[in-house]
Amino acid sequence: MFDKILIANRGEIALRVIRAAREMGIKTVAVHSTADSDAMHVRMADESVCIGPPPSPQSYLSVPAIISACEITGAQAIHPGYGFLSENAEFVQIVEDHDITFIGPTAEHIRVMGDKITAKDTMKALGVPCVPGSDGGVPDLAAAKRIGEEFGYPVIIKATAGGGGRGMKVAMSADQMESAFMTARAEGKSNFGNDEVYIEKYLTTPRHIEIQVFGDGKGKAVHLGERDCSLQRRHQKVFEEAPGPTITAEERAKIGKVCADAVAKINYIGAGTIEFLYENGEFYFIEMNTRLQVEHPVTEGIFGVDLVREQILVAAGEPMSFGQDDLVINGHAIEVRINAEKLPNFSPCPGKITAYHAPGGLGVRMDSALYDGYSIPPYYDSLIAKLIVQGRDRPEALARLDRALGELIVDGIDTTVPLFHELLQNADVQSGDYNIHWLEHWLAENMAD
Ligand code: MV4
Repeated sequence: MFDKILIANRGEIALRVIRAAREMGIKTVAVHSTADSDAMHVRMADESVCIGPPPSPQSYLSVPAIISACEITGAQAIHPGYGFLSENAEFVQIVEDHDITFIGPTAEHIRVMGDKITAKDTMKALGVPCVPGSDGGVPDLAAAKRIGEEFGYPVIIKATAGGGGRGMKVAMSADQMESAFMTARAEGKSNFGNDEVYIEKYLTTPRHIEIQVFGDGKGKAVHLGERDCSLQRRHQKVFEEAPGPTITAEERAKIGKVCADAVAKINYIGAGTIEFLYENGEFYFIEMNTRLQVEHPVTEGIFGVDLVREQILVAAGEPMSFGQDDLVINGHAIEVRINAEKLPNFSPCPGKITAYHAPGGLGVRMDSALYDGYSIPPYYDSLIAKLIVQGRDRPEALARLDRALGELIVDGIDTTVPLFHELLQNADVQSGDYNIHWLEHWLAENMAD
């Protein structure tokens, strides 16, 4: 096992990794920009290294700075958290070339899943159900139009290097194909330096269901059920839950086994998420994320396992601490993402926290790097806390969420907390009757400015 690891991240996820490492008796190194000298992850780690000025490209994304911090402190492994360098295959390659262990998948797994066409080809060959559409890339407009006719409109044109909703255009009918195809290509080129696109049948009202998988890198893998992350705004998740309110035990076992078998076959190591659109009782693969996700705590809650501990174990070459038969769902968990943002426009709202009190009690987990008097810097993500609640069933979790949100005090800045109080009053949220478009529609009707 490692003696010391470096966490190449900040905020709540850096604390999350420090906590797991400390329970395992592993020392931790925090890295930080000059804007984060007073940040909680710096205080909580055993050591810290300043790696550069506030802008991420010169600090949290600076590969030489992070490798140097590892060498200076003697850290044997790097945990990337999520975002930043967590899905950067070149970074992983450089880490390994320096005889440092990357706590995560191989550079090759990241590369394969980072290219959406290759990811889909791979998953399809492994028996994972995919959205019907073009087999691979679509070279030109004439080919795009043939595929539109073959599968029937609406279709969606996606950049193979796309992400976060960029490089994605819907064509409702043949006359929209030219503009959608050209725009998706141009966005792929300008945002990602890659103009290759593919086409899928457009699913109009699906839910976003993702399956958590975990592999040991030696051909063993398990699934940890699903999360429903359909409540999103501009491709940012705001409310996530496990299990999915519409998913039966039979469906879970079936799609879960397909996913676990698929990642076992490619010797996947560590945590991964296989994303699906779910409509009319069918799962359709869209993408795989090769990182620990923001919303992993809802899965940890219902299964009672520590995914970060497990990531560290398998990265050190040790066996996973559980098998599929050990994984039993207990109750229902919900996470809400609390952002430093001002409603109704969700405009970033950094500033000084003048009073802070975290909720507690049975079934309440608050993952946050906030403290009383902390100044949220303006340079990074607006996520300031994840409130995760668990109950014996969904209604109990919802009631507990409302109760916990009521206890939370974050003074001095605006946050998205009022949004959650309102959402919890809504009948569709209470019954779990929503799809990927529900929140945008609700916001348009209820948050007009
Ligand atoms: C789709 C789709 C409908 N049909 N693909 C959005 C981001 C990217 N991860 C995939 N996305 C979508 N792909 C087909 N064939 C609708 C979306 C989509 C979406 C997906 C998940 C969660 C929220 C979404 C919001 C808008 C569109």
